Amino acid sequence: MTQNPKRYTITAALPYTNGPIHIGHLAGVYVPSDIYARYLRLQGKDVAFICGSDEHGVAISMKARKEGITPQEVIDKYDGIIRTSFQDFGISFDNYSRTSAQIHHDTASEFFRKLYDAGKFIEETTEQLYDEEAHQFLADRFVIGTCPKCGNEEAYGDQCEKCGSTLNATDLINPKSTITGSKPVLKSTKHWFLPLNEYDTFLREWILEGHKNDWKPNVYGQVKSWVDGGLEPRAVTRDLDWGIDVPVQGAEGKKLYVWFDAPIGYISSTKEWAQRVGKNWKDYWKKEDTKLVHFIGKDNIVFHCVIFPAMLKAEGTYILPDNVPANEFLNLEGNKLSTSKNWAVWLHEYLQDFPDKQDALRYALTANAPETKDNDFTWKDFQARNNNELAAIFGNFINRVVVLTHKYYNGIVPTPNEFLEVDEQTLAELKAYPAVISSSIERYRFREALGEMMNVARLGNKYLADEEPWKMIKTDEQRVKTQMYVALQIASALATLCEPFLPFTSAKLCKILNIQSNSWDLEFEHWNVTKAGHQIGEAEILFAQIEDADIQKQLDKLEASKQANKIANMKAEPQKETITFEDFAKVDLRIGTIIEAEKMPKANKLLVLKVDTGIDVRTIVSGIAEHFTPEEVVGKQVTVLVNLAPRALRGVESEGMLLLTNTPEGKLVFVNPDTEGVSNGAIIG
Ligand code: B3M
Ligand code: ZN
Repeated sequence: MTQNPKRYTITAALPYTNGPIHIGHLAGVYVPSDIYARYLRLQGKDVAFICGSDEHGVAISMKARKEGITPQEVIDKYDGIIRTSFQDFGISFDNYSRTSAQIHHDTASEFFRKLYDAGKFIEETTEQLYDEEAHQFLADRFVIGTCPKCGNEEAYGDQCEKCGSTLNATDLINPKSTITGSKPVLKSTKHWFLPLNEYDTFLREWILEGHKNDWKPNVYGQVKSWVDGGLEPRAVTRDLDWGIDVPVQGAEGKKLYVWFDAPIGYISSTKEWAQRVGKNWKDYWKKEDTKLVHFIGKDNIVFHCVIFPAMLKAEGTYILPDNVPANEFLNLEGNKLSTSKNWAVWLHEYLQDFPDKQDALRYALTANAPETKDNDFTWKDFQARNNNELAAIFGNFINRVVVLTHKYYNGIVPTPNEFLEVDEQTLAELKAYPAVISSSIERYRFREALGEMMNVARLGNKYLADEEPWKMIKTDEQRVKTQMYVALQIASALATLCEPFLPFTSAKLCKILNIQSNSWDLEFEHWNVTKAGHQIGEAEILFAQIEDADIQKQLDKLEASKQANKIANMKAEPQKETITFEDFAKVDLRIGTIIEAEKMPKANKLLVLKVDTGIDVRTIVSGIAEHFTPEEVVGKQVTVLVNLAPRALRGVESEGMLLLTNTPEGKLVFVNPDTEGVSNGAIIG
């Protein structure tokens, strides 16, 4: 562990610009990293909070193919959406760059070149998967197949998202091209490999021994199983047309592997920032007294804990991460979040629907953070957390304090009288909180930290409920001054304590109390809380209620996605056996009209219909009663199979059959093509 760090480099995984940000990304990476960065800044620490768009890799090319636009258009579109939504959500990056920037291309090329010149790579011609229809080598997400480790049939060419294993495309069983669906062949090509096997001892000493106790068990466990499984050389170049050129002779048409260039993006983004604010980027990446922390989701663990550290070690002049507090996954309403299935809450859409409710989402995501296991986000829980926790506990406390201060003292903090035991006790409890919350944050336990912050609001509520200044005012005005003074201390401490978690609320509360946010000193005695005589501002609602209708709208949106997916995934039944024209000619289909309908007594599914077939009016018993009422079908023009052998259903003779089909949701519908103006009895064929 980095002892007494002089500065912090905090990185948040660079999002791929193949789609917008959703709540899974927020809960896993951006909200916790933002809490951490904000907390450190409040402590007066020197912080570089770094991120940017990840614009290379197969994910981008695939999206471009799908949308029929260029990769450049894809990255520009999503980089724009992502940037704006992070900003509007209050993610306080010191710099947000993009890997298409020149500074990044230069930095990544130099890095590669340095390792190349130092002989750190193995150059090898190997057989790689090749799609003969697309005339392209397949790697990473261009190929799916069965994971050799866990049997997941949808593992990618570089990674299995189910078991977290990092793979080579040639490891996949039954590989399939995601471009054409065809089975790839093997074709030889030259690539550069980082011999991870040579870093085995380094990784064991550094992580497996050195970070046994301070890294999260989920992170440590994944690294251990990977290292124990045997490290192998890993290709760091690809045959692709989108990415950073491999900067050596004889590598024409080859690009750097996206997972080689992307983590270097943290370094180039730091350079961009340092240039802008007049700092030296090297301090943040090369000095031993810098604490480097990577915030990522669990699918990125091996890249950040094995491959990138091996690259940094090979380069030789960089520090290594002090911690990689990766989170598990967040699900949505019981199902896995999915960009392609549109099963997500998109940040930019959330901000449109709830423009001033950033903190409600930050709160719900932190309270439910997937820190140790996968967790579920539900809209009902989100509503309950806002209404029953933020509004009912935090908002209510502040409102009482502010309203009473205005009512009794025209908004001026009163001079306290003698403190009773309850006051001393309450203030003592309050004073312990900065250190308590710090301790949780320093151990990356953000939901625990949030719970403790809310306990400060609970402390305030309990104090007011027990002391009842609104009753005391009638009998002992002097006592009320002390009570309100104590309550105001709690309120003003909260304005700072909530800042890392609820920055918009903190700003609003500072305005209401007419104060500046404090510095987060572990010694509460040093806090600059409201003093007697201080004039506070006007009361304002901190957390508006979220109504049932708002939640229903979101649930309806998800339901629509579900239906759209069902339709997109419908597979047609295989075609039946071939028949001759003569076979078909035997079938007599006519246009008819239903003229009467009634329920078959004691049968839930059957309607007894009178159908005018043009030939006659006949009885047909049809199993549609669960889908249509008799009234709905009378007058409907339908397609009738008239020469089906009659058969008795519940004692009623049925002379024919109506043609129906069903929707993806399983609802029956009549097959009545465009037959306006066609009379009953018309032959179909
Ligand atoms: N672009 C995020 C992902 O796997 C990936 C992170 C790169 S961090 C250097 O979705
Ligand atoms: Zn697997």
